Amino acid sequence: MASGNDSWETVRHATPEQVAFYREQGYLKFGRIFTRAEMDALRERVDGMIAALPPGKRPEGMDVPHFQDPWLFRYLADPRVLDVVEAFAGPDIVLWSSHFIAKPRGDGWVVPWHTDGTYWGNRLEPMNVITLWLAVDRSCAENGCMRVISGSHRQVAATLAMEKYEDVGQKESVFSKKIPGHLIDESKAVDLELEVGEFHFHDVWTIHGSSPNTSDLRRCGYTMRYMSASVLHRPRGNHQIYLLRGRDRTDGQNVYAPVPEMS
Ligand SMILES: O=C(O)CCC(=O)C(=O)O
Repeated sequence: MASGNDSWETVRHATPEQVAFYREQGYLKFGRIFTRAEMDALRERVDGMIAALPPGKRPEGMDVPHFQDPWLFRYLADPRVLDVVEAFAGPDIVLWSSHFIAKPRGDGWVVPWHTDGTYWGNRLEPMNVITLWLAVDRSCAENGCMRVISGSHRQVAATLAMEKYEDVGQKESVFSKKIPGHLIDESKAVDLELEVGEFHFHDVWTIHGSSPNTSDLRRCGYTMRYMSASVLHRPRGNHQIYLLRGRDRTDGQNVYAPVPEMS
């Protein structure tokens, strides 16, 4: 789906005001980094991935696609992206993870209120990750755009242990657990609506989620997750991390996978 806006401007740097807003509110709406042609190519790639999903596999759950498809490093390791990330994470930048979360039109699943830090437990220390959420499709309230609770990364509820989460009680949900409703101040909820190619960012402790997609427009976002190379990674399973810029700051404790070469 084309963007509703014909002008397509790109930005390469975050301003000090944007960094300050992110630190204060735990999220930031950002502009475009990639060109229209790059976004068209990415959307085509995702369309192919969704078409190739095995029966029963939901398109909301396309986790760590870059492990299978090194082509995605064109986006994940792009110097324009890293220039922006550097303003938030510093000069030594590691790719922690990525995920396509595509909600099909008509029956896209809910993402219940949660924080990423609770899900990642003790795998990172300190737990300090910035997620860049890239709109592969237009993302709006109607098709279940991501929502954040502004400023929640500084509240106790954000760091709630998973045992304190409650059951969602519905099958059509990306997670089975959620932060209990009485701990969420929904008056601070912000809909992060984006046109194709725009980004929003969120902190690892920001409470966020999204509504089901009952509209006739697919909603696909690409989460690109970065951290400083001073964050210690405790490996689990075959999860790999990649040093994209600068140098390791864990005295060699982190193990980095080789970054695929792009032609
Ligand atoms: O795409 C969504 O609706 C939720 C994404 C999310 O939970 C995340 O990026 O951490």
